[in-house]
Amino acid sequence: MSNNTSTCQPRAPSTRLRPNTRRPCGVLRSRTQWAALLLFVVGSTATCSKAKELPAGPDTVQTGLVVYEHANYEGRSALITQSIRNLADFSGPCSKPEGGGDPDWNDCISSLRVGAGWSATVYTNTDFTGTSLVVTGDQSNLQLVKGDCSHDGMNDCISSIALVRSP
Ligand SMILES: [Ca+2]
Ligand SMILES: [Ca+2]
Repeated sequence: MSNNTSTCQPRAPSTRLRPNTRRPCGVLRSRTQWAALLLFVVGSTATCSKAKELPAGPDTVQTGLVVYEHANYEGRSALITQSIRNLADFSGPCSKPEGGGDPDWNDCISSLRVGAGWSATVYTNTDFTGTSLVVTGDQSNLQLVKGDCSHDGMNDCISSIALVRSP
């Protein structure tokens, strides 16, 4: 009655089936499952590395620093309390023009506020490299500070931040 034409239907032992040239269906199926599992793990790892979130900045900055998408503390904000080697790891408001990946905080910050007793060094490249700027107070417009970014000063080009608490 059943006319199952599945390729995984076990074949009756046959002298035409040469050993080691065809794998049993059970092995084939589990290999497929392993491949699917591997793809799932790789996919979720890639997703996790991008999906880190920063809390929105509070109205009054007491700890660390708060960064803003636009000048004059406008747009989306994020509270940063630890040094960040690569702002692209944190989902944010800035889309990448080359269409590479989800929006993040890389090359995005246009103003920032530093909590009392904290100091930040912002860098134009990841891993605390490139042009840097030490910030100990509020910066309402990073276009107006000294820098060589394509959007003026240090605007829309910060990629890493070293944060220290002053003793
Ligand atoms: Ca910006
Ligand atoms: Ca950059």
